[in-house]
Amino acid sequence: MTTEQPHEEQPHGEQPHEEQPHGGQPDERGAPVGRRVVLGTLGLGALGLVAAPALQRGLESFLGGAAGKDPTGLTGLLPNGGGFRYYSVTSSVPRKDASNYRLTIDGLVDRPTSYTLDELTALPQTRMVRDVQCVTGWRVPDTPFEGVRLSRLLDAAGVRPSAGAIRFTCFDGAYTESLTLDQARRADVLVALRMQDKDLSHSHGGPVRLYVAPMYFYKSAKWLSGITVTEKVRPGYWEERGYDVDAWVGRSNGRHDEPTA
Ligand SMILES: Nc1nc2c(c(=O)[nH]1)N[C@H]1C(S)=C(S)[C@@H](COP(=O)(O)O)O[C@H]1N2
Ligand SMILES: [Mo]
Repeated sequence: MTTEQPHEEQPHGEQPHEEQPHGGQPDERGAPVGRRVVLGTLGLGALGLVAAPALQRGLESFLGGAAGKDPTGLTGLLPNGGGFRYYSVTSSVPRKDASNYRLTIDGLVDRPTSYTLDELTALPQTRMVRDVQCVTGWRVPDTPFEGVRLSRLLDAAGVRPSAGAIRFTCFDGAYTESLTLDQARRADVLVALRMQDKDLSHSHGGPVRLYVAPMYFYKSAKWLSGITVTEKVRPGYWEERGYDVDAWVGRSNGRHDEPTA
C-alpha cells in the first residue's frame, strides 16, 4: 500500500480548501468560513506531524469524517504525491482490489458488460504523460497515466445510435461525472489503472479512475465503478455545484491555464 498521507502543508502558502464552484482566480477564493472552522477545530496542523504510515488509514478516515460534516469536501496534500492533493466528497471510501472490484458498462449499449480488474489489466494499455490541472489552481507537470482507452470499452459494449453522452459513477457512492460521447471517444481519455508508473493507490482513486487528459482534473473521477451510456449529458457532482460541464483546461471555468494536452 501507499505511504501517502494527507497533511496540512500547502504549496504557495495556500490554506487547504475544497473545490470552489465559481470562476475567478484561486487567490481570490479563500476557504469558506465553514471550512476554516472545521480545519481549526480538527487541529490538522498537529495531525500533519503524524508521519507513521501505519496510521495512514486511520488518518484518512478521520479526514474523511471531517469531509462528511462539510458537504463541500475536504482536501489534504499527498506528501509523496508530488504536488497532488487528496480530494473526496464522502466521509469514507471502501477499499477495492482485484478480488472485489467491478466496472459496469450499461445504458444505451447492445452488450452491457462488467469487467474485473484482471480483465481490464489484460486489455491493451495506453500510457500518456500530460500535466494535471486542478480548477483550484494547482498543477502537476508531466504525470504518467496508463490504462485502457474508454473508446475501446465503449466499442466493445456497442453504443446505440441514440446515445449522446456518458455518465460516470463511483464506488464512493456520491461522486459523478459526465462527458459527451464525442469527448469520451477521444484517444486521450483513459480508464486508468496506473498513475506515476504505479498501480493507482486508494487515495488517488484506485484501483481504477477515469483520466480525461485535456480537462480539469475534476473530470477524472476517482474510484470509478460505472459507465452508463445516456442520451444527453447529465451534469456531474461539481457541475451541479457550478463548474463547467465542458471542462477544457484554459477554456472553461473562467480560468486561463495553459492547456494540459
Ligand atoms: N470520486 C471522486 N473523484 C474525484 C474527486 C472526488 O472528490 N471524488 N475530486 C476530483 C477533483 S476536484 C480532483 S482535483 C481530483 C483529485 O485527484 P487526487 O485526489 O488523486 O489528487 O479528483 C477528482 N475526482
Ligand atoms: Mo479539482
